[in-house]
Amino acid sequence: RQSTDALLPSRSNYAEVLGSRYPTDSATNITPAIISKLPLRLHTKPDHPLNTLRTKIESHYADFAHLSSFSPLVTPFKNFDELAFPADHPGRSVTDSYYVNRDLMLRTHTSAHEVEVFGQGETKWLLTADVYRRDEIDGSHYPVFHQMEGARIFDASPTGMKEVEDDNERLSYHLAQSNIIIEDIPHISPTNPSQATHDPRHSELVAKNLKLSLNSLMLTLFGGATRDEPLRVRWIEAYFPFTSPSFEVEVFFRGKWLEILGSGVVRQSTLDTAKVPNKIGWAFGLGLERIAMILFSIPDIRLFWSEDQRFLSQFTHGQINTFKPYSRYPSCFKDVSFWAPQPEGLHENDFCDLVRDVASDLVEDVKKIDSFVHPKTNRTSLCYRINYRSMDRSLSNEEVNEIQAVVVARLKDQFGVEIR
Ligand code: FA5
Ligand code: MG
Repeated sequence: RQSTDALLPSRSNYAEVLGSRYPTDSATNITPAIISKLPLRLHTKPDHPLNTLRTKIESHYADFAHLSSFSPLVTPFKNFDELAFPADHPGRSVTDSYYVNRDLMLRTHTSAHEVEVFGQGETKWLLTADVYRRDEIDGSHYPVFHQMEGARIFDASPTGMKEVEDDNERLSYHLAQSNIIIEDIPHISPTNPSQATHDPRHSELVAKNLKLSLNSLMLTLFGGATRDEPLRVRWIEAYFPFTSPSFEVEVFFRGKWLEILGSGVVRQSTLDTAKVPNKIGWAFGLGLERIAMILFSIPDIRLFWSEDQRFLSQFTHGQINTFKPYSRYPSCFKDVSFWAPQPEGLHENDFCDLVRDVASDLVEDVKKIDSFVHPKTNRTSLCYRINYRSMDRSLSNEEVNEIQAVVVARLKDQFGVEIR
């Protein structure tokens, strides 16, 4: 092999993750860049905006249990099967999720802990955690982000339903006093049905409670920021394997509708698996970065990971203030063109992860700028433009060339591409 050997990742038969060693196998795709994020837990970092946002949501749900110390390492069974994901769901593939080995992965959502938490007997709870998904690279996508799961279950009995009705009345009254416009949809419909094992009247009341509860949360989070105009919230029919009916919530902010969360009435099999009998309830999962970017006017999702004092010193725990951008260092782009390996091709997420692994946070975004199939040989040519920028210093052209050379070497070595 050539001189680039030292730059290539070692093909070790174990991976060291959070202080433990795990055997690797053909599913292993976790990278050192990702492993280095696991201990950081930004949602608990002092003065960090994600921590302030978590605390704000926890104060809104003051009588809920507040959980935030679950390990990111879960079995695929826990992340998918327990939640009734079908065997062929795309999220399970190694191109979409990070695997330590085929039996251990990084959670892709906080819902992975639902069965565990319900099983511990919690009936009202919030759980905050870092989640991991293989994705493209740009200012609003990062392979690690943070979610907060919230859930509440009631007795599936007349007493339990009376509790829901009383809560619905209290929340409706509060919302009627507030400056909020809600675009609602039916709680239950033929395309968004209640579950076969549920009394539809119970399902309807619980879905209504979910919506009122989240409308009230949106008012707490965004009400202040849109003081003059009313806050606009819209409900959209959704699909998740582990809830029915299911909904997404969008909030209108600075001229755009933004997806904030997914939610629904908890599938009974989840509660059955958790050995919780005779209950019915709801759950939601929201993205903290999406909300924090709006509330703190943070323009780029990678800033949350910055160690730069010009970023960190702007925030104080518990305070929501507008981020003041400081001047950015110049960017520098490099293109790479190659023939994709045949016949398997090269998945964009594999390309992005390779770049992220080599360049870490020095990569700002990656764009496919050209792709064509050679009419005679049938080979696919791809051209990607990698934009490099440091958050805290000026990069020299030589330095960027060196990084790019490693990207190219690893492309050849790991994926067998032919550089053009
Ligand atoms: C889920 O992850 C479901 N577990 C949510 C859920 C929980 C549904 C409980 C029903 C009951 P989804 O993949 O849509 O769903 O992600 C939920 C939220 O996470 C999104 O609304 C968004 O706010 C945030 N999110 C998703 N992908 C990203 C990303 N790449 N970057 C930042 N935030 C993201
Ligand atoms: Mg979604």
